[in-house]
Amino acid sequence: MISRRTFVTTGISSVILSGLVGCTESTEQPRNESNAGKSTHHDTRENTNDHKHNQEVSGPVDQAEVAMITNESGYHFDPHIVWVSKGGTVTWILESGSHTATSYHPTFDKPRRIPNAAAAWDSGMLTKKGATFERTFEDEGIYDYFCIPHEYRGMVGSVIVGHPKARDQPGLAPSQQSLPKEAQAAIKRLNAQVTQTLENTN
Ligand SMILES: [Cu+2]
Repeated sequence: MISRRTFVTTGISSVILSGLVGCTESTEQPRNESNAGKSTHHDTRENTNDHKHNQEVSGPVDQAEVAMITNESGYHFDPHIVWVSKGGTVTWILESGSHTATSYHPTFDKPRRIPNAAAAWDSGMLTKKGATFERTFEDEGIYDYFCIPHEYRGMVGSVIVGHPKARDQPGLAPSQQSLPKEAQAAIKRLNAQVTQTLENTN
């Protein structure tokens, strides 16, 4: 009973810690090769500003989950980047605050940052803790998306599907100047990390 309780407590605190990450920090540190494959979990406190931004992207997986978080450091998709197989599914889960997962697409008065063949999507506003939105990705490519109320705070994420060629991906184009400044910074970081991920595996 005691060990069970300890386990549960640890689980909760790690969830809280994993949220203490500043999406709006523009720290860009080189990837540390020696840390590849090593868990960064225990380093959370020392690296609250950047470790998630440099987190290794692993995949492709058939199903991925992305938490939507509001905390004292800002607004977050966690992880920022997920990588699924062609036909794979991403589930967004509301952990705190109220958020959307909305594709960068002219439907939403935004530049297209998803593959040309792919359809736009919008989760609608998730407001209840534990609420989910799911989407299956049939077309290989890079998909950038944002949270409607928090895009201006840099709440932007990216989905990699399959093994796309980096060339000709709208989702890897330089950020459009029309987007909010913090979204532009987030897209720049995402582009770098997605490109790195594809280079490591192709
Ligand atoms: Cu949001």
